[in-house]
Amino acid sequence: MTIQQRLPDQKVPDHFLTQGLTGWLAGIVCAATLLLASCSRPAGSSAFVAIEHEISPEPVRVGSATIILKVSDASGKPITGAHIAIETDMSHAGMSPGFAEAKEAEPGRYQAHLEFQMAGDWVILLHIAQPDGKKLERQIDVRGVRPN
Ligand SMILES: [Cu+2]
Repeated sequence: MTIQQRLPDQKVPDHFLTQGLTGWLAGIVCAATLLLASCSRPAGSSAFVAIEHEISPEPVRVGSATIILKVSDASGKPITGAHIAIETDMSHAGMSPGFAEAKEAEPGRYQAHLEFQMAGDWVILLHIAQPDGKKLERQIDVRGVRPN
């Protein structure tokens, strides 16, 4: 499974089309902001990161699991030297989150050990710091972790 992310797009207000002159002016300001944002975007590949993940065992069961994250840039080149902190949460309240650090096993290939303490739906949050200092976050939904 591959998730790809661009820098976040500017939000256009919902009422953009329905609110006469004010909305129209806001639209122009917004468009101008978009232009500025795209002009000031750094050139090069760091604006675009692809992360492939693999969790084993498959399907996931209560207990230990391993996640492998393949991180690459727009041209498919592995991103090495990234720091990836992982947080695991269940979708319901009242459980404390789990934390893990991914280790780079091969260039651009990061591995971490996870613990799923309960059956049900989980969310894995990735906090990724690229070597150039850029940070990004990803969310991976793990639905239906099975009882053991
Ligand atoms: Cu739970």
